[in-house]
Order: sequence, then C-alpha cells, then structure tokens
Amino acid sequence: DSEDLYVDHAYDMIVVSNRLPVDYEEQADGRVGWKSSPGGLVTALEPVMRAADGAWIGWAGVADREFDPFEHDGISIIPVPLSESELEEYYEGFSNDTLWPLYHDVIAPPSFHREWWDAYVRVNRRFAEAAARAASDGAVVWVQDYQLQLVPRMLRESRPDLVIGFFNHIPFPAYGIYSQLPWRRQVIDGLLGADVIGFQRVADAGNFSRAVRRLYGYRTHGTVIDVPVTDSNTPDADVRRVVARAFPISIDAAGFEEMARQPEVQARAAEIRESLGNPETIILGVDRLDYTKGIRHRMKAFGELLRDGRLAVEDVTLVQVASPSRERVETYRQLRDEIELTVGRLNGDYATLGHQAIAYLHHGYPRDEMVALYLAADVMLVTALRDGMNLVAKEYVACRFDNDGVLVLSEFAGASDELRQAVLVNPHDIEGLKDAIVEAVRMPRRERTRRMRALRRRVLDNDVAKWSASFLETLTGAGIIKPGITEP
Ligand code: GDG
Repeated sequence: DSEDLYVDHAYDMIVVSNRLPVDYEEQADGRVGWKSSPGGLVTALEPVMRAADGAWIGWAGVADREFDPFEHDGISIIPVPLSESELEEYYEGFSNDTLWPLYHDVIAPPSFHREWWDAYVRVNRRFAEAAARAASDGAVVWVQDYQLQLVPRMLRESRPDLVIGFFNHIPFPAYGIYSQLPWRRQVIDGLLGADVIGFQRVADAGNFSRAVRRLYGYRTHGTVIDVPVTDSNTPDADVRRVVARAFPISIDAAGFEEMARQPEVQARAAEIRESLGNPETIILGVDRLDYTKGIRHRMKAFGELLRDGRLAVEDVTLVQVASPSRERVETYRQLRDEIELTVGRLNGDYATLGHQAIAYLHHGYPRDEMVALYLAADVMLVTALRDGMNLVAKEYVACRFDNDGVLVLSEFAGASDELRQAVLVNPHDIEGLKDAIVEAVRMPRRERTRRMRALRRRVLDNDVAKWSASFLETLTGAGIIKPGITEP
C-alpha cells in the first residue's frame, strides 16, 4: 500500500498549502518524527481527506531537507522542499513582508523586491508541479492562501482536466492599495486559474472582482467572473466562469466546547484565576505576535483606563498571550520590542506587589491551556486592525457553554460580519475602545447571557465542517454555473 505513495496521478482530492499539517521534529536525544500540528484547517479537512483518500502537499517546516511522501493518520503527505534562501525570499520576504502587510491595508509598509518575486514564482511552480504530478484525472485540487496565489494558473496550464479551488485566508485589499503591487496583474492572473476563489468576507470578494475589472476589464456579474479562454483546451466556450465569493471560515466548535466541558480544563481555569490573585475581572488577549492584531492599541487603552482610575489594578488583570511568530522578519522583532517595553512600563507604573497590571506571555500553549484561559476570561479582547477572520473570537464563544463572558471585537476582523452581538469596536478610536472595555467589564449578567447565547448559536451552527463542505460543493457541483444563472 505504501507503494501507492510514489505513484503519479493517484489522488482524487489534493490540498496544497504552504505548511503541511505535520511538523518534522528532531528531539534532543536525536529521535526524529512527524507530529500533527492541529490547526483549524487540518481539523476541517481531515475527514474530507480521509474519505476521499486525499493527499496534502506542502512544506515540512525545515529548510534544505528533502523528504519522501509518507502516510500520517490516514492522509498521504507529499512534502515540498524549500532551500534556506527560498525560505528567506519566498516565505519571509515576498509572503510575509510584501503580501502580508499589503493585504492588511499597509498597516506596516510592504517591501517590494524583484528577487523575492522571482523566488515566489519559482516556489509556486514547484508546488504546482507537485500537485500536477499527484492529481488523478479530473481530480479536485484545493489551494490555500496568499503564499500560493500563482498555483491555480500554473496548474490549469499543465492540467486543464483538474477542478481547482483557491481559498484566501487573509483580507483582499481595496484596489487603491492592491494596485501598489508591481506584479498586480500576474497575481490576479494566477488566481483566475481557479474555478472557485474563496474569500473570508463579502467585501474581500468585491475588492477582488473590482481588481479584475480594473486590470483586465473582464465582465463580472454577481459572484461570477467571465474569463476569456485563450487556450485550445476549451474549444466550445469563449469564456470560463470563475466564481469569486465569500466562504467565512470557522472552527471545530463542538470540539472546543467538548474540551471546555472537561473537568480538568475547568479546574485549570479556576487555578489560573487563583494564581492571578482572584481578581474580579480577567481580560484576555490571545494573538500571534503580529502588528495586524492591534496589541499595542489594546495596551494603550488599558493603560489609560488604569491611569485615569476607571479601572483599578486590584480588580482587573489583563492576560496577554502573544505567541511567537515570524521572528526573523525585522518588523516583527521591532513590534516585540515595542510591546515588551509597553508591558514593562505599564507594570512598572501600575502594578503592586500583589497585583500585576498585565500578565504577558510570549509562548505558545497547548490547546487545552488555551481553552482554560478562555474559560477563565470574563472579557475577551480582539482588537485587530485588519484580520481575515480571527478564529480566536470564535473559539472563545464556542468554549463559553456557561453563556457568560463578553467578547469585544474589532470591526476590522472578518468575524465581525457574523458576530454582531459582540461589543464591536474601532480599535483606532482609543476613547471608544476604552469605553467598550469598561462597558464589557461592567456588563450585567443578563445582558452578557443574552449576547453570548446569540453568538454561540451563530458559531455552533456554522462550524468549519460546514465551511469546507460549502466550498467543496460550490467547487464540484453547483460551481459549474449554467449560462445566464448567477449566484445569489
Ligand atoms: C489566519 C488569518 C484567519 C494562537 N496562539 C496559540 C494558538 N493559537 C491559535 C488560535 C487560533 C489560531 O492560532 C490563530 O488564528 P487566527 O484566526 O486568530 O489568526 P491567524 O493566525 O492570523 O490566521 C485569520 C485564519 O488564518 C484562518 O483562516 O482567521 O484572519 O490571519 O486557532 O487558537 N494555539 C495554541 N497555542 C497558542 O499559543 N494551541
């Protein structure tokens, strides 16, 4: 059976993402192996992949290493190698220092380097070739995220028989910003190789369609884009219909709730409160340490509330988990320094021997510890300046089976389109943010319950299984839009 892993054109369903759902690990004692990295995407796609006998193509997380395909938990894993310089130019450079800031409304200035672009093209081609080799005749290939935007077109060129989907996990910016990209036409063309292009928000899909009209002049109607066919593979049609629409991603909501209901996790939540000195209110932030997440704005607002005496350090503690991220990219190093300076100042100014103002944790934690933190938190602060969706907001809601806790949520996170009963904020408006935090801290139980019930209904009814099913249905069935019929 393991022989099959080396057979070309063997898979009917393929997911392509920058990172594989497994990490290669070398332990101190020299033992090596593969460990699942239980992200939301893996949870979402694992059942689909198992049922379809699918393969996952991606990078294993270590540079300059080649690995043979292998099987992990019933999924075929096909590693794509990256050299150290490709890691710097394609991943840290073009993906995380060009596209990431550009697509998040230039919160940080994007860097444009032609060598980075060349590496991006080269690596995208490698991923596309791996997918072309692995895919069976007429297979479904689902490409994930901004690191791989050229893969759909490259794949279509070599394998016109395939059904190709693309999902963008981050925002797609307005044309005025997008148009800064020197390679703006190539990227749009790359994406238009897909049959269905999914975005987090309706606004993102709209921005994409506008960019297509501005740069290529193609006709769009509703969520459908007519892409003129220039090759000879589709002789009986002069346009290909590409669907570009929103598929808001979600989480394994039942899985989070189940974990939150475990007695050990609840005991751990009580222990967390205890270790902070049982303050009346615990406010929580959980983010990758990223400038898009608005961690500084949140701290500024919190610091001013302490300064002005609207909150007292004896009553309220802010717990900020900032998990390490992209530590070799300069902007991220600077951000870490700034945040840690701010934490030091706030604690220096306002903490007492018995009460810290901010408990700052620059760590990644296991999933059950995160869930215990969600349970321990009276107020959850999600103050992103721009965020495709923000799963933390949904995870907090899914865990609160007690119908308690208040979610303060930025309008600039995709989740705010769905989670309307949160306390919605503009994080740039520091006074408004301060008022929202105070409102959340003081909110009466009845109102908290009313809002949390509504939020929970939304998240539990729209979980990640529904997300992937809806995308794949659009891609494989309804996605073949009949002439003259547009999507609602
Ligand atoms: C991108 C888009 C979009 C964080 N720290 C730890 C930890 N986490 C987990 C959270 C959550 C995930 O990481 C972060 O997801 P987010 O959605 O909040 O943000 P990004 O990482 O920026 O994700 C985003 C997402 O893709 C999906 O499409 O929503 O907008 O930017 O699940 O819980 N998990 C553990 N320990 C940590 O320390 N176990």
